[in-house]
Amino acid sequence: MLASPAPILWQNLRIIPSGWQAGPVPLSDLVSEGRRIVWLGEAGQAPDQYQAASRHDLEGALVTPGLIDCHTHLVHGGQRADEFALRLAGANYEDIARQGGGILSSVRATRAASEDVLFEQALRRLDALRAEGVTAIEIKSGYGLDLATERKMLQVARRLAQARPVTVRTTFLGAHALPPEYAGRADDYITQVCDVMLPALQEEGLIDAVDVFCEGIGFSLTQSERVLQAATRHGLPVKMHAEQLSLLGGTALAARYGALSADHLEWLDEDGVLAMRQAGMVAVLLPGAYYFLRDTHLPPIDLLRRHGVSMAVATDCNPGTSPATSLLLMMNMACTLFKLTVAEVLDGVTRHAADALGAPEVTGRLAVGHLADFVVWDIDSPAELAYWMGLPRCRLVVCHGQVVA
Ligand code: DI6
Ligand code: FE
Repeated sequence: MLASPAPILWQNLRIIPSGWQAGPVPLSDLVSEGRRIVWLGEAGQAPDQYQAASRHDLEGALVTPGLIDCHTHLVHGGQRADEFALRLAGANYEDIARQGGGILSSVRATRAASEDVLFEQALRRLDALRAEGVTAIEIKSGYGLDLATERKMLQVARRLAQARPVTVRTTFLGAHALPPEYAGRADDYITQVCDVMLPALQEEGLIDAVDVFCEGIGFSLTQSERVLQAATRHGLPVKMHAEQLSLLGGTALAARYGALSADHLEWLDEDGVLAMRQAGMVAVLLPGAYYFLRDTHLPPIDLLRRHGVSMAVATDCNPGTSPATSLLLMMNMACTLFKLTVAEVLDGVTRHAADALGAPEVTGRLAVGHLADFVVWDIDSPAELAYWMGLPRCRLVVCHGQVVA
């Protein structure tokens, strides 16, 4: 349904500025028309042409841009609570994966599930994120590992964008794990990904970006590079799951292909950080996976900061390593576990997340021409957004110019 084109005057917002430290936040007014922001400025100063617009007085509430979850595996069949229990009893994530559990158990469940079931399950997770202020989300494939199931996952992602007012960017992650039918033939599977799956799904308009799991239990540098080359040939932006469990050098490889982001990065070294800086990549930090795997090897936050690499924070919502549907909780964890500042996590779920999504022109900050996506919070201090663990304090979510929660 098209949003009404009539302008709406949103009055008395306190928009938390990027780089917020402390101190008062000035009052602003904002005018939306349809999906977009058409005017933004000092409270009471909107031009005459908007004075007759319908009004929403936000009474000085603190406001952020709509939150962006820039790394999720939202669409997947089943769950892996039993595997979690096994890990608690001493099993380790990589061993479970090598024995055919882990990602492959979600592949079995995702192949078996109908599109409608996948849709209903993903919708619940999406609604949980939206209720906390998420207005844009990245959704990866990667639990199909065959053409039909990867297509089914991406179609579900597109359906979610129809079902709810939310921006969805899809990522093809065919190179997430080696499917059992290709056991011992990883290079052949990469050929299938590059020459069959990627072109077909791209042709169907289902892919906005391409990702690869470059890891000992994933794909080698050489195999990852073939995926990046294929994506580039098809004009698609790339990103990478890199240096999560070991240092392979995937980040520097991704940088050579102008990747939007490298994600996880627990084992990233200074050379990788410098490559990211040079390529203007975003470091997507996933504290939920770090926490849930009980990892102890911290990503090199100080190096990223020192070299001026933008950091984003996302849920990595997935059944194996981060069954998380709260971006606010991830902000808290990024502060407590990774020692990010409040200002860094706020940018990490807004403007830097928009950069990682490849959508900095439409979302992630409040500016004329951008989508009218913002969240009105029930808080006294911006720091509360990273402070509470579980208390809902979202007063209003406006997405594409409409109140949606
Ligand atoms: N790294 C992750 O954390 C997810 N995928 C990846 O490449 C986990 C996937 C899973 O265990 O299901
Ligand atoms: Fe992931």
